[in-house]
Amino acid sequence: MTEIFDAIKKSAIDIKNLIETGDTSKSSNENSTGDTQLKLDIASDEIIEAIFKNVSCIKAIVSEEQEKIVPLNENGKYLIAYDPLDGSSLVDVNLSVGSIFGIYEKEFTANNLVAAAYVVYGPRVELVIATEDVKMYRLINNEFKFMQELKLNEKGKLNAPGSTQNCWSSFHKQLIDDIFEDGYRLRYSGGMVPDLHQILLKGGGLFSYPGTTDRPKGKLRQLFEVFPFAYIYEKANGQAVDGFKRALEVETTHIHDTTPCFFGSNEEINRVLKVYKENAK
Ligand code: AFP
Repeated sequence: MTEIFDAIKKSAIDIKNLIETGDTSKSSNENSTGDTQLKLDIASDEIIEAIFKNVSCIKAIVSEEQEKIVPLNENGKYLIAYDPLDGSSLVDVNLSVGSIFGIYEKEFTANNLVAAAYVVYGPRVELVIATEDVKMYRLINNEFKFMQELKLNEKGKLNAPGSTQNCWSSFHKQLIDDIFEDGYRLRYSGGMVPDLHQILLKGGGLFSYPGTTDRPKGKLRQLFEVFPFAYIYEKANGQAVDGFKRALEVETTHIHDTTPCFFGSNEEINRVLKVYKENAK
């Protein structure tokens, strides 16, 4: 798997350069979820696919920016699902964005996820890799240097409540209000990668993107957004759920499926599970 992580490092350096100079305008295309693609989305995807093509252990890939699974190397062992530039609409307001990678064996299902990684492009470029543990690297002089292992505390201080608030259920709104009532700080940029990276680095809290009246199945994509971060949070002693069960037990029927999702420290996630179970219809 080392050659996969080396490929991710190479793509991160190329995407960093792209973000600094690239065209942030809209393309004339839409992705499979109906989002208008930015030229940056397409260019980032092309960078990653071109690099992954040369990694013999990668059998196939699926990208948020492409409709179908793309076969690469017939004898490869791994399948990679990735979001090449999550939060790309934040680049033109100079906020942090990221790339997310789920590494699967056999098939694209949560129970076949064997590793995960993400890159956050912010004031500094940082890479987090989760296998049996969670390690963070920082780009210094064009090399990724190991910085630290990431672990969540039992309880945190940050609250990152996503989605359109006037589409929340009343019990979800009460849950979020109660968490703020307990003194949690609002930390939400609209970029999943920096928002979840911040909670990991600050030791804990809650990130939520629930099902809502406008998006009953949530917005975040299972294979290349939710499952990789669920894997990372569990390996960092935290949890990730869909409101009722582990996110990594969610069934995938289509490669672009979404799911409601909550990521965080144990105390906050147990609070979510209690509220959701009490209010389940
Ligand atoms: P874009 O990739 O379309 O910018 O969306 C980013 C994202 O998928 C994810 O990174 C954020 O957590 C989420 O959307 C923010 O969605 P809301 O703006 O609805 O809270």
